[in-house]
Amino acid sequence: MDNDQVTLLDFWASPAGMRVRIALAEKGVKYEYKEQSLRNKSALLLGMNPVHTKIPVLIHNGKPICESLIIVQYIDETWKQSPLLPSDPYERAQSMFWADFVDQKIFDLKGKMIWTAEGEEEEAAKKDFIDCLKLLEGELGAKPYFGGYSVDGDGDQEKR
Ligand SMILES: N[C@@H](CCC(=O)N[C@@H](CS)C(=O)NCC(=O)O)C(=O)O
Repeated sequence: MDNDQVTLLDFWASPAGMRVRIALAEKGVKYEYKEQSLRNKSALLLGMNPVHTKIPVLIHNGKPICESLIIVQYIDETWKQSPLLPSDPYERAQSMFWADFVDQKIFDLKGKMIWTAEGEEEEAAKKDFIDCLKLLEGELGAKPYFGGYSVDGDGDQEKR
């Protein structure tokens, strides 16, 4: 895997991009970072992600992988050291459920709404946003990590 060519098309402030950068850092994968303009999209970005034309895109040995959650799964399956997702299928599904919850409820609905809404609508969005964070906080409970107790990603289920 040492000869792998890994490139990340990203934008510094992107939460989806950060997800991928954290996964690559946890795995110790070396990669070339290519900052992208979201206003003036490069031919490379349009060519690598023609469907959504969004960052992040991971390019592994010339082949693009798009959508941050799919990229994280790909990274976990390609570089096996320091597993990110639990090996147990049920625990794995739960991890994906909460990651999807963050995308659907926190990024898409509440995040954008708080930026754009005004007055009562903004107040309602803020309340919803805090309720979502409380839900996540409740799910985390007293565990040090979202997926369990251990840093090696096995979920350490007997301690749950
Ligand atoms: N669901 C996507 C979301 C990616 C996304 O929204 N990327 C934004 C930057 S944070 C983007 O490229 N925006 C440009 C556009 O919408 O044209 C993922 O998880 O990768």
